Amino acid sequence: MTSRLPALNAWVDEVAQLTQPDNVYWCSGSDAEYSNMLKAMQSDGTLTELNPDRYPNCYLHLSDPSDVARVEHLTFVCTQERDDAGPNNHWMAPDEGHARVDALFEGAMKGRTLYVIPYCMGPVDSPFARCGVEITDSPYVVANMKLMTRMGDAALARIEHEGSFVKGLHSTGDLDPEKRLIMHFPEELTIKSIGSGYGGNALLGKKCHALRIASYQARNEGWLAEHMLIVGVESPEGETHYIACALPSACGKTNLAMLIPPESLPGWKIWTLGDDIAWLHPGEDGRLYAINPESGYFGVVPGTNAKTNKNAFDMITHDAIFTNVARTKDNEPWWEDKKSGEPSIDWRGRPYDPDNGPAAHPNSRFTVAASNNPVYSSLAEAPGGVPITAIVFGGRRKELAPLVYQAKSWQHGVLVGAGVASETTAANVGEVGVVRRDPMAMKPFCGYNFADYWAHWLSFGEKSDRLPGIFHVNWFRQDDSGRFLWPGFGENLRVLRWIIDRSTGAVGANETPIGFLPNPDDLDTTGLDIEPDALRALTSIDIGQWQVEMDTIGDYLASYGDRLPKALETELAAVEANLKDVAAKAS
Ligand code: GTP
Ligand code: SPV
Ligand code: MN
Repeated sequence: MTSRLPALNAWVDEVAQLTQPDNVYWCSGSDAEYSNMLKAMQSDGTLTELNPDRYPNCYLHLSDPSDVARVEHLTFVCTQERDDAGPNNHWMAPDEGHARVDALFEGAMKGRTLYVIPYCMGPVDSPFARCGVEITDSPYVVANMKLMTRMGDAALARIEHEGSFVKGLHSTGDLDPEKRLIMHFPEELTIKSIGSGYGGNALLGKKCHALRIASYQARNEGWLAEHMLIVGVESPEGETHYIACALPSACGKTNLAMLIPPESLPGWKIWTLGDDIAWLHPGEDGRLYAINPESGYFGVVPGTNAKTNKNAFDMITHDAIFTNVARTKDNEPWWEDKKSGEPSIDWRGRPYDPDNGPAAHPNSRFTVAASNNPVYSSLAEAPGGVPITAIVFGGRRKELAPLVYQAKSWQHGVLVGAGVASETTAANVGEVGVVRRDPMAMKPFCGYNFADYWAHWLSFGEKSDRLPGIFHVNWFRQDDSGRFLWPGFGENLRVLRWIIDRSTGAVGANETPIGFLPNPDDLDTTGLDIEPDALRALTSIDIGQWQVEMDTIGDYLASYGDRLPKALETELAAVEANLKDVAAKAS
């Protein structure tokens, strides 16, 4: 088969010349094709069927033990000018980038099939959607792309009509970490990834396209591509507000996007629009409208149980692909904190032995179509997206950051986003639990210089006075013994309610130098089991610690040099001055 688009055929031919596959296969996106992929993987041993009675149509894939997470140190943004990629990215000149990665692609598909996957990020009939074509030699990628994107014939028809698409070339290669590279060429709308079969490295529609390349396109075209969930919160009166929330990897987006309201808050409903990525467009009315470019989830498995996230727990009992979880002796999937069953075989396929560490890899994942989600919002398919009431940033911080606070203005909110810090997680290869700056939860995903990105964010404030309020949350504060101060999960609805109340002007707040904090009485704690001391700690700030924090943020921002927008310096100086005033009054 070929397409009606000569440029696409030419690219497929060129890639086939370079990589020398045995066959070329164009994906249609049909259900039959999906089941053929699963069969092919079962026969070559890369996929195992799980207990068909308890987990119908669920499968397990174990990736190479050296290939279990994103690899930020091997991920590059290749722009003509180094400064366009910025200090936030690893950079290579495009010529060198192509040469290095093409050398690895030479003959890489010998003995394999080259799959052509046309896909559309966003509803196929949405003006905000953007298309791409991924070429891969991995049936696992084809199957995951089927669950997570609108892929196949409908996407191809749009691509042929539009005549343009993001090119994504992927090969699993030989999985040698020394020969692994995840390369982005935003100026050429091109991605080349080799040597990993895992998640964000290999499913190119997700982080590579919908964030790194899309953020670059969004800056040029006047919109935003963000690492945000989108959730609808419906009150007992039937009013729904949509919130977009950026939390770093493995910091609670999937959970917040499908939370189950606690019984003590009757009548509230939650609707999931997206759990990882939001594309935000300014509407004619001055509001921001969000679509989720994805149509499925690649979610963290450990920690998922009937209490923390029953929607996810139920959603992954059928039609799911598990990656790197353990198995019970009855061939059911198992993971830490599942709260039922016992591991028998670990994520590396060995008999389970606690001395070998966790049974499921901490970054083990499920892949499911969004339609599996019992609270999937029908508006997730709306071509124009949903209007956003509030933007929320957050991080994983044992200390310092209160449960929630509101920025004083859009400009201040951009500073709050730029100052986000979070403890690192297993979603990236490397040390876990180290606090690092992760502005807007986009450190690994912004396809251009953060200084220019912040300027782009600030520019929205000049164009509209109907933008969403900006907030910051932290579900992860701990006491001295390492226990979480806040129960989290479903109880986070209480915080979303305060955010909505603030956005509609329904409640006052306690003004502090860092922003507006809740008066403890304004947080609905009906039925909540929490110590008054814990609530006080969660809704107050330590001025001295925040002075140190703002200094650190100042140093971080200064590392962006002359490109740093002056407005951020002004906002920072204002917060610092306010902190100094309060400190002086207290002493
Ligand atoms: P990515 O898919 O990597 O972008 O992650 P994510 O932001 O969607 O994170 P996810 O919701 O999968 O949560 C990651 C981990 O944090 C899981 O182990 C959750 O159980 C845990 N978690 C999520 N929400 C909360 C919360 O409110 N409190 C606490 N203590 N843990 C949480
Ligand atoms: C993340 O790391 O933020 C993820 C998982 O959502 S991955 O798709 O592997 O990037
Ligand atoms: Mn993510």
